[in-house]
Amino acid sequence: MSVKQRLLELQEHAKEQIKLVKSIHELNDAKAKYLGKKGAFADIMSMMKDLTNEERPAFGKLTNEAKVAIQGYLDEQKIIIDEFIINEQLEKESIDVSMPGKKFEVGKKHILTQVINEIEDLFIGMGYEVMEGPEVEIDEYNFEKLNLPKNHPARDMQDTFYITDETLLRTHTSPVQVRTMLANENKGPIKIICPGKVFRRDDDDATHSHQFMQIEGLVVDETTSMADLKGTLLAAAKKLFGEKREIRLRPSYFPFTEPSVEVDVSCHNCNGKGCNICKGTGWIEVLGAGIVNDNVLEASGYDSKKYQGFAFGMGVERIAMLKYGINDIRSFYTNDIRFIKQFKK
Ligand code: FA5
Repeated sequence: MSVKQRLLELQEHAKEQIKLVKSIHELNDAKAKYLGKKGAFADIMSMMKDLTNEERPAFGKLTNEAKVAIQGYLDEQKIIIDEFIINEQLEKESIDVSMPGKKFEVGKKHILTQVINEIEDLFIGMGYEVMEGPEVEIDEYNFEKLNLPKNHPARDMQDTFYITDETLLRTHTSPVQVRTMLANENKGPIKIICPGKVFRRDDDDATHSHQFMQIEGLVVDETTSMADLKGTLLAAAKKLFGEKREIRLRPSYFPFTEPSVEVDVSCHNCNGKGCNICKGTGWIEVLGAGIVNDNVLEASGYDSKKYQGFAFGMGVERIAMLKYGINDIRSFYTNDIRFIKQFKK
């Protein structure tokens, strides 16, 4: 039999056999059988030695054509097998549209984030900008530039974790006041609120946490007064707790404000009559505030003869507790999903 005939026969045989192949595994076997090193062509190639030099190029050409044709059959069959596998899979995995769907939970903002967002919105509505500062703060901004020099006894009210002698976990959001005033190059008016985490060496109980959140407010201008502070806080209290709410200012002490006040809101539960939530007083304390001390303005480059300001700092957890009747501050941080789920909006 001539070489050409053998090649044609081999090609025809391969075509028939490859058509019968049903899996990728069998296809690989067929490839090895026809095109592999020790496959069907190995025999034919051994005939090469009996050919004359003139016959060899034609032989090579024919062999290559046969190999290309067989590779073509293998490729065609692979397409058929792949399609078959996909169809089989689709049939197996067909979706029963009548089955109930799998439920998966969609997360929502934590209640503290919701309260912060609400407070931010209400102050943005009054023309305030939202600023942020670092949680690891320098002593100079957390205390010194707020009129609390080293060894000042009022530092005891806010003990904290020191990272070095000069860096600490900030004890309040008030250093953002300093940062904003220092950064304001033209020393013009300021109207900001600053939400963020703060840290203190306080023992945890129902109303105290060693880590909590505050929102600072600072307004600096040429004509700000205590009346502006009171009006601003009354508007905020009514928005947060309802139109019927009143506020009360009690004299207090903060080194960075003079005069200083504690601000109480009339109890939303008893409308000021006295109940267990307000401990019978009719009022609930929500924040500290005051007129910015001249030393604080001067320490950040402001001319205290030209500028005045008011500032306030509120505890976000306490506001959330009042708004939603939560009786233990630790509930915010223990991550009990039953507690968190109650505030899905
Ligand atoms: C301050 O932190 C002042 N920086 C606030 C301020 C700013 C006054 C600007 C004047 C001008 P005080 O320590 O009172 O003040 O804290 C403010 C609020 O944070 C409190 O009214 C309370 O709501 C909350 N707070 C204080 N300590 C804790 C604590 N351990 N756990 C939870 N909330 C707290």
